[in-house]
Amino acid sequence: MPNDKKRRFIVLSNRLPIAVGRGPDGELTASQGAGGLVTALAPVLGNRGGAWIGWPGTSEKGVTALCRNFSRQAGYFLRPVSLTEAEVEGFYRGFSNEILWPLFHEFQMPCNFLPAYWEAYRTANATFAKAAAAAATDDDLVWVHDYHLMLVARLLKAKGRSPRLGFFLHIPFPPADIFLKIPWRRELVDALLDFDLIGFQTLRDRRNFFDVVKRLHPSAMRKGRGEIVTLTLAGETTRLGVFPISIDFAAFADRARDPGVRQTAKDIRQAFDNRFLLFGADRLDYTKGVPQRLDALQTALTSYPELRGKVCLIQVLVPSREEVPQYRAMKEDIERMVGEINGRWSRPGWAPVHFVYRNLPHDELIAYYAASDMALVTPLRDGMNLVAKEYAACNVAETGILCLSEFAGAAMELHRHAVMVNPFDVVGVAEAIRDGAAMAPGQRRRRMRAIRAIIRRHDIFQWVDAFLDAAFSTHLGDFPRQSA
Ligand code: GDG
Repeated sequence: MPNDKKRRFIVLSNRLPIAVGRGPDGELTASQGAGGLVTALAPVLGNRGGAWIGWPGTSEKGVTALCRNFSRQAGYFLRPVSLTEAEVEGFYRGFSNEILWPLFHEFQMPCNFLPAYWEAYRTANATFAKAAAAAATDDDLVWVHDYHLMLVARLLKAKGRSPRLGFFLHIPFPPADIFLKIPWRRELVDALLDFDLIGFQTLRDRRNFFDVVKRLHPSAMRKGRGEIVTLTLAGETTRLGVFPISIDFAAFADRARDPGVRQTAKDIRQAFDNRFLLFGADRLDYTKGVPQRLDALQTALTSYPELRGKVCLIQVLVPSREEVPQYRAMKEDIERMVGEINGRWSRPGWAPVHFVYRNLPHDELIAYYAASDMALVTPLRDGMNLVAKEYAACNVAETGILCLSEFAGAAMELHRHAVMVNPFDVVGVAEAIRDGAAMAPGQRRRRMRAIRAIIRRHDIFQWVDAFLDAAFSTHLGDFPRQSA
């Protein structure tokens, strides 16, 4: 057993945790990504002399030097993986976005099982594995993130390398009958089993994965119960864990208490004449259920006249994959639906839908969370959905209502206190809107307080700690907390 102090910590994800842009003079700039993952992992990486390996999102000259400079500032190494335009096309836009993303979310229609995509996926995974082999010794801990990089452990082992290897899947794992449609199903599953630990968001995802393994390898055995179980196949073991991801609860709650953010929240409420504010914030994607949500609002306004003039839906849609015709068509559909609802119901001083098609600055998003009476988090399928948790963390007044899809991973932890809906059932969601608008303040407070207590306890730091403990027998508590 190597001296634990010598271990370094290497993270792999498709994208590096930085946003590459251009400064006023056209020079390349990098800024730290804002996600909870980087906040939680940065201290671990910094203290163990670690590295984050990923694609910078561009192949522009100068990106390596940019990452080098940024590494000094971040306190850990950023190792950019360079991919050709053809690799990005086949691996990222093709295999990842046209096969794995839809299929893992149980959408089969958009899948395009092109053999060339599989080739590109293997090649790109080999490029990431090569970068990991160059950065890591066999004493190090390698934590691979998400569906883009499922082959990395297998490819590292093929190079004769055997660092401790953990994998976390951020998106759902689909039921066996759906997964098994992938022509390269066996290669994918067998490669995943080369990780020492595979982490899933929910029990359901892990159960689905085990079902797939059993279908492909009937002799596979599962041992244990609870958060971590062991799977044995042909004498090799892999551990399978459930680790529902979370957010930096304290950081969100602190921002929501900031006087400037509170003033913005107040201004938002005033601008909407203190009406009952429904709020949705989603990346433009077919998994998020935005058209179904708009249908539900239309149904609510048609069925419950008392809501007319009283409720407003603020729908933020973050632009995404606009170059893909399907996504452009989805945006146009949503705009048409918003137009129809507003055209039918608006009256002087009131329009039922306030539609925002852009990425809001972080503090403005928090002000919207804090100002809203009810969040509509109604994805058709979602690994976790952090908006649900962020909304609750920012609800420091504890009066907001979380309306949550039973198909979001977050439902596993929050279903007892959120208003649960089936997002495909527009009548059910319409009823939830009606009931929310009539909910007594005491009940609103009891529910929100319970939701916040769960997320406060299970925040992103607890999540990282649980994974590190299970995968590498190491703890986040060994490292001082510091902001990224
Ligand atoms: C994967 C899985 C899983 C949204 N609107 C704005 C904005 N956002 C931010 C939110 C939130 C994030 O986007 C979206 O959260 P998701 O949970 O959907 O995360 P993804 O990274 O898209 O997806 C998902 C997650 O991984 C973690 O494991 O929960 O199921 O698909 O953080 O705050 N941010 C800003 N302006 C906006 O208008 N600044």
